[in-house]
Amino acid sequence: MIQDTVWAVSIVLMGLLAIVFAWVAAGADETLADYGPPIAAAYRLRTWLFAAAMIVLVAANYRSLEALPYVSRSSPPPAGPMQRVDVSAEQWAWTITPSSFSVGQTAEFHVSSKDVNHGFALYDPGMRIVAQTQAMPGYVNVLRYTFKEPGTYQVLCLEYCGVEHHDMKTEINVAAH
Ligand SMILES: [Cu+2]
Repeated sequence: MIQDTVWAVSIVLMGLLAIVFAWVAAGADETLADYGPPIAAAYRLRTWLFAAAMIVLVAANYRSLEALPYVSRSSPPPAGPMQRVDVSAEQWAWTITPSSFSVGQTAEFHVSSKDVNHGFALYDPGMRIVAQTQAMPGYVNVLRYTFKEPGTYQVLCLEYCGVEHHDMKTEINVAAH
């Protein structure tokens, strides 16, 4: 019932808004006639800025996507030993098996969730994020990471998943060798 009312009110308001838009658009030509040259100059500048932004963004994406640690069909197998790691997320905890590694070892995380979407994020001992993927119910995301330095790594949830989301964390230990 309330849905129908909201729907009807929305339709009326959207209709009114459309009429206002049409009215403004119809009167736009005459109002703007005096400002022709400055508008043309501004549009030319905007076109150049847009082109420059596109070049920068495409280049930045190309450079940064290369470094993503995701496993793709074309990913070569890692040089060192690889350890399969099962990661299960649930409100509000991580179960990571195994959770101890050594430097040079590559972990192949198989990440899934028992309930809602969570964000699996791996932080190195300096709390710099080094790898991340989604933990989704009914789906396994595979992520490889080669541990480069010893210490205590943190796994934090990066996707808001409920009242204790902030406390959804665990540790991974990486030994020197
Ligand atoms: Cu969360």
